[in-house]
Formats: sequence, structure tokens, C-alpha cells
Amino acid sequence: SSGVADRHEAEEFLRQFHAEHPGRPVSLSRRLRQVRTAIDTEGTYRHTPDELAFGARVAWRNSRRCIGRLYWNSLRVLDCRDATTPEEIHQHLREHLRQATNGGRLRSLISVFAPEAPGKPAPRVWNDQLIRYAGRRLEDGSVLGDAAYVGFTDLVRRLGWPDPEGPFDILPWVIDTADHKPQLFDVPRDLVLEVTITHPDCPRIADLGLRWHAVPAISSMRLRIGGMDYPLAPFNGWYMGTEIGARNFVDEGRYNLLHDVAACFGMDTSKESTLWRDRALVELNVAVLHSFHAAGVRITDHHTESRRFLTHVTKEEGQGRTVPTDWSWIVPPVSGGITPVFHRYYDDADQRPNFYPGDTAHY
Ligand code: HEM
Ligand code: NRG
Repeated sequence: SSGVADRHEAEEFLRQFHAEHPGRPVSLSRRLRQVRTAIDTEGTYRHTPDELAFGARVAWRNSRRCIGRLYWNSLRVLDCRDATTPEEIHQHLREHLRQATNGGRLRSLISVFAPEAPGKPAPRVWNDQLIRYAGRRLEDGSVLGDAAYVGFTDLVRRLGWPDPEGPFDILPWVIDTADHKPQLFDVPRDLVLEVTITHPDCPRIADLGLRWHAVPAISSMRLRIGGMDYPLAPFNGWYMGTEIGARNFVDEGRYNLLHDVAACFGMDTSKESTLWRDRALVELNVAVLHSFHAAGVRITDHHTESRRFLTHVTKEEGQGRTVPTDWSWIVPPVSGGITPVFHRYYDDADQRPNFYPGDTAHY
């Protein structure tokens, strides 16, 4: 992008900020004048720390695909806008993981790096999450690791990363700043909390050797606030069990484990009508929630989270706001019809600030 801030969006955002923070010391009209002048002369402006934090929180509040929005207002915001070198960025990403993980008592956190500006491209990382597992296609056509990351793994191998050895090798960070070539950094092992997967009454599940990382930290989405783009603004909350137990472990393009799980339980897989797939799916989700709880790592289940989400909708409506929502993402991938979020329609307007898919031109 040109990096020029959108004047109309900037004004709209400042009005919203002031409307939701009555009695600010700096008056709206004064701030509007400042920002208009800055955009007219520099092509962009700088958010105050309070505007930045508010913008990031509202971007979460407006995320149509997120069921976890009840606590949008308690998002912690780290201001990393002054980091420029890959080493500095690497340091902040480490600090993000440390604060987010918090020994298993996960905290919702976002680190906001420099925005796009005229003649000054913003930094980014090429990883779509801060913690992800590598995937490698083997000669027999099967995949070792996460099949969704075979392409990204090839890319980091071309940049000099060694071949992954096991199914849960953590991918390195690819940090891209305008004035440096993309640089690889290993993710420090001691900053990556992982949970080994066991089942409360089926010991054979442990023999599958499964594990998953505690922190889901999306690092590829562009944060848009007040007409400005922040391409590097990694954020995290914590997992809802189904993300791991019904998708990451189960999708055919991911770990594809349903047959293995059914085998652990000795299920009859000879015909669909035994519903072995459904039974294996539920047992795997039991295992994920059980394992995270046993390890003292914060996680939520889809029944609790669905109820919380509707509490959020009611609360927001009480504030005179609608909750933009994408039904197809909010309804959990198991037991949809027995969660309350299933049984209604939602408004799905695109409201800003928000998070948008990042550019993936690099691979
Ligand atoms: C998506 C839960 C925190 C922003 C999702 C999804 C779930 C979820 C289940 C759907 C993911 C999928 O199907 O792949 C939660 C929970 C949180 C949380 C339990 C705990 C606090 C956050 C935070 C942010 C956020 C802190 C941003 C500040 C988003 C966005 C998406 C999303 C932008 C859509 C991602 C995409 O398009 O790929 N969330 N979330 N969430 N969440 Fe949350
Ligand atoms: N399904 C993805 C993560 C997507 C976002 N989910 C969250 N976000 N819970 C996965 O890794 O399985 N969050 O910020 O907490």
C-alpha cells in the first residue's frame, strides 16, 4: 500500500474514540485539527497510546469470526511501534510469548508494531501464527507433521532451516523488514508451552504421542485502525478445545487422526452407520480438554463459550451496539445444534477498526 492514511476513516475513528471516552482532556475538535494537518502534510498521523489500545480492542470487538469476544475490553496492548530491526522485533515477539503464556494462565495480548507510512514500509512476519508445527511430505506421499504447513516449511528450508525431524517441530520466525532480507529466528524452546494429549479413560491415546501448543497467536492479520494499516500486530487469547480436537487433529489437510483415534478405542469402522467418526471426534475433544486442564493451561469448551458469546451480544446491545457476527465461524464444528449460538441469525456488517487477512505474496 501507499501508506497514506485515509482521512475519512481517521476522523470517524477519532469521533468514535471520543464518543466512547466522554470527558477527554484533549477535545475532539482539537485532535481532529491535529490529525487533518498531519495527514495533509505527512500523509499519515500517529495514534496516541490510548487511541492505539482502544483501536486494538475495538478491532477484536468487531471480529465477526471470533466467539471469544466477551472480554474484548481487557485486551492488553503492547506498543512496539518503535522497533525497526529484525533483532528488536524478535525480542518483542519473545516478550509477547512470555507475557501471553504466563505459566499456563494465558492472557489476551496484542503487540502492535509500526504501521505502513508513505515511503516507510512496515515490518511483518511471514508466519501465520507465532507457534506452528512444520510439515514435510515423505516419499510414500504421506505427511510428517502438519500438512497445512508443507508449503511454509519448504519456504523456510530454502532459507536455510534444516528438515523437520518429527511431527511437532516448531517453525522458525521469518521476520521481514524493509531494509533487511527476511531473516530466520528459532523460537526459543523455553517460551513454547505445550500440552501432551492423554485421555481420562483410554490409555492408548497417549501412545499416539500427540501434543499441542498452549497459545494460539495469529501473526498474519493486518490491524486497521483509523485509516491506518498495522501489518504486524500478533494477538492471542486462548484455545477453544474444538479448534484442536475437531480441526487441527482431524481435518484431512491437517493431522488427519480420526482413524487412529477410532483404533485406540477399538471402534467398528466397517460402516458409516456405526458413527465411529462422530464417536472418535468426541473422544478426541474430551482428550484435549482433559489434557489442558490436567496441565493447568487455560482453555475453554464450546458449550461454555457459546453461552458467553450470547452474554456478550446482550451486553453489547445494552450499550446500543450490534455485534457483527459470521454464523458459519461462530457455530462450533462439533455439536453445533446443541449450542445456543446455532439457533439465531446475526448482523454481519464490516465495522472498523478490525483485523483483515494479511498479504501472502511471499509464498
Ligand atoms: C477467531 C476463540 C481471543 C480475534 C476465533 C475462533 C475461535 C476464537 C474459536 C475461530 C477460529 C477458527 O475456527 O479457526 C477465541 C477465544 C479467545 C479469543 C476462546 C480467548 C480470549 C481473541 C483475541 C483476538 C481475537 C484476543 C484479537 C485481539 C479473532 C479473529 C478471528 C478469531 C480476528 C478470525 C481469525 C481468522 O479469520 O482466521 N477466535 N478468540 N480472538 N478471533 Fe478469537
Ligand atoms: N484455529 C486456530 C486459531 C484461530 C484463532 N483462535 C483463537 N484465537 N482462539 C488454531 O490454531 O487452531 N485467539 O486469539 O485466542
